[in-house]
Amino acid sequence: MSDMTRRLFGKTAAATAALAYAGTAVPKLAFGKPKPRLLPFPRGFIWGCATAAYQIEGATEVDGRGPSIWDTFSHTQGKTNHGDTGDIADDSYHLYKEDVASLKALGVHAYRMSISWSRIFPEGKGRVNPKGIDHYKRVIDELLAHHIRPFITLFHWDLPQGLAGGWQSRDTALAFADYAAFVAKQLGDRVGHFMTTNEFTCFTDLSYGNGQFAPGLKLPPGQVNQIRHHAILAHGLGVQAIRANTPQGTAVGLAENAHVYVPVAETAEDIAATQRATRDRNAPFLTAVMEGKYIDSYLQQAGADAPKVQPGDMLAIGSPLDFVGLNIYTPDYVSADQSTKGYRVEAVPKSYPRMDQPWLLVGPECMYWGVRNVCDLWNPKGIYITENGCSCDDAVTDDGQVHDTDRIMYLRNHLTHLQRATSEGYAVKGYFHWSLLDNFEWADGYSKRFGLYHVDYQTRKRTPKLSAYWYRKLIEYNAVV
Ligand code: PNW
Repeated sequence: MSDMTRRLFGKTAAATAALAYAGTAVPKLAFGKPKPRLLPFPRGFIWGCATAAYQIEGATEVDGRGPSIWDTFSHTQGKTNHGDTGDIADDSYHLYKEDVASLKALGVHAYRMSISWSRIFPEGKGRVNPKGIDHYKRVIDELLAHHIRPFITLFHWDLPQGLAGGWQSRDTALAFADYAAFVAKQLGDRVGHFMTTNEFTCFTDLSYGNGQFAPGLKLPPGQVNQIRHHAILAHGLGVQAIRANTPQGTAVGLAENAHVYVPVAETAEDIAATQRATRDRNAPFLTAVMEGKYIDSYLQQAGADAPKVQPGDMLAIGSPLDFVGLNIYTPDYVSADQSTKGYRVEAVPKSYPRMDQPWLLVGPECMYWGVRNVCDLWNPKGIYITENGCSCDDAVTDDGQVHDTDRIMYLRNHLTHLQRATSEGYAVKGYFHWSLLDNFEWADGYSKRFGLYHVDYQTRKRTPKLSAYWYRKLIEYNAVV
């Protein structure tokens, strides 16, 4: 034994024995079977996957569907990556049984999907298309036959093209309420959970303010604030319409990508600052919905650009909810400071880790703080994580597999922090992975892949990624493994 090895290992019998083996054979290790470290979720926790109609269905001209603003937008040159459209997408309109089989293979308890408004009302209002509603009855019955609970989003951005003025018009909020009432009446016997709208900021600010999404307008702040108001009014009227047309016990909520603020340090001061930031920065949307009012700081900042509110609007907007759905992908970091706002949102360096999408910063604590801040501020009856996931540069390799260990890394870390929230008693009842399968990622077209199942866009073949196997295990254990 050299001096060096003696210093490193000492002169124990085991070390001597191990060294004797060196270079000859692998020593037998006496550890036994490693025990997995489990971070358990509460009994009855709901695991699911999420999708949206325009992103997966295709069949845009089948069975009487009317056009939506996303058909028009994606067919306009220069609006989406490669000029991609949702014309065929995953063809889930025809392949829905295969998608339900994929859900079954994962072992999920629930599926969050959206309904295409213009399949039901081809012009957005007025004439009903019975084939549209029949399609969704078939999909939902297929889910129920496999004991998978449907969570239905009524509006995930595919606004009927026929509605003049789109969200610029207050009438669109009223048309949404009629559509919600009709669908609730038709599907209320088989759907236990309805969400009105998905992600206000995406179909208002990004669609009418910076032109990134359909209809691609760049309007001034005053008009955008009015559009935001019509959006939350639609939600509020939608809640009332669903309640009036479904059996008692039907749960009504929304899916919102509230800004999530994570304290730079878990001190009382920084934690208080994240709460102030959460309430302040979500003022036009979630704060208004939870409090039934626009808070002073929002109105002051908007000044003459503040939305015009009619009597009764805020009461409708603040309609009590059974759950809040949070779509959480990424955090902002906040510290306390001496400003009048009492918080500072920290700038993020260029080197901050991201997934395969510039906006998708990796900060898994967002799962815990997203839940905690909403609970501490507004104490909702329940929370579902209605979306979480990431895009990765996935490809099927020669062995026929997709080795997305990066997605598993992302999920393991995010779910570890969600588990912290449940273990501390916050009322999170379920989690929906975005997405079940790769799909039309809006302006990014098919270039970004968020699925647990890979989709080959030549053949529409679905292939489970490594993360699908991992997710199945997690559901089986009801724990982060
Ligand atoms: C959500 N951003 O959209 C949507 O609900 C899904 O339809 C979408 O496919 C998914 O997240 C992944 O992007 C977002 O720019 C789109 O921060 C853009 C942003 C966030 C969410």
